[in-house]
Amino acid sequence: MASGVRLVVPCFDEADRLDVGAFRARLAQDPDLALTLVDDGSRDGTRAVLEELARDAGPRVEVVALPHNVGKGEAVRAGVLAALRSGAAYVGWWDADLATPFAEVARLRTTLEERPAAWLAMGARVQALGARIERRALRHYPGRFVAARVARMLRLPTYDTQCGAKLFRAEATPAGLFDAPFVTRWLFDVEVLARLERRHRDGEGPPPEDVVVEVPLLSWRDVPGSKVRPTDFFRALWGVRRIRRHYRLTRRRPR
Ligand SMILES: Nc1nc2c(ncn2[C@@H]2O[C@H](COP(=O)(O)OP(=O)(O)O)[C@@H](O)[C@H]2O)c(=O)[nH]1
Ligand SMILES: [Mg+2]
Repeated sequence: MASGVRLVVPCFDEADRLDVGAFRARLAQDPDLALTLVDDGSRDGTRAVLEELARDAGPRVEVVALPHNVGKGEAVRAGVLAALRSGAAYVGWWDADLATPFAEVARLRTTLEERPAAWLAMGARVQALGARIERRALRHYPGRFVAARVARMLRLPTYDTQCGAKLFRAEATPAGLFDAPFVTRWLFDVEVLARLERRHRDGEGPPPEDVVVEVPLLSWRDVPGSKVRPTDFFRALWGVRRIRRHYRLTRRRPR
């Protein structure tokens, strides 16, 4: 699979929601695609569903089964470490509900192919004519508020760090980027950017804006069954604060 794409799909209690048919169809249609499905200590039949998918697909689908629920960030991190060992050229993470359709993988990949300096392509849910971005107002507005706080903290013009669709060039992965546990459960995407920023500050790598690209998606829909609750808005604000302190984002960047 040295040329292919391997997506890490974090799954927590997804037995009823996972569209197994859509996953099977995509694997059949796209021989370049491989999956690392992470069962994050689900309490329902998720693990059996994932293992059946893997049994039918052979080595292109691997299951990482975590014994306890550790949260999306840590589940993705475990999956990414496994996926990097697989030798895929592009590794990413993708929400199990397929809110971002598989068709967008190719657009993220093309962006990385066209921009050799880029390391990470992030899907961005930008509402615009010509795109179909279906978000609920109740998630959209608090989400935009958090997004603005994140961009301000990172001092980067990010639009949407929280979209569940990301793809990166495996060979360009900075050593150790995924080695340490994340300090937040849901804002780990922000932590990846904060880690890049910290490396740059320490003189160990390029600034994040040189290697990260946001790709406005053509299609995204809010899939029912989300485990995010309204109180998570406050948790997210607290998470932003935690990241600022943990990664010392108040320090000046080198010029
Ligand atoms: N590992 C892990 N993944 C989770 C957890 N909660 C949700 N997820 C996964 O994170 C992704 C997005 O979850 P979802 O509930 O749809 O969140 P939303 O799209 O942000 O509203 C899906 O792949 C879920 O299975 C959790 O506690 N642990
Ligand atoms: Mg979702």
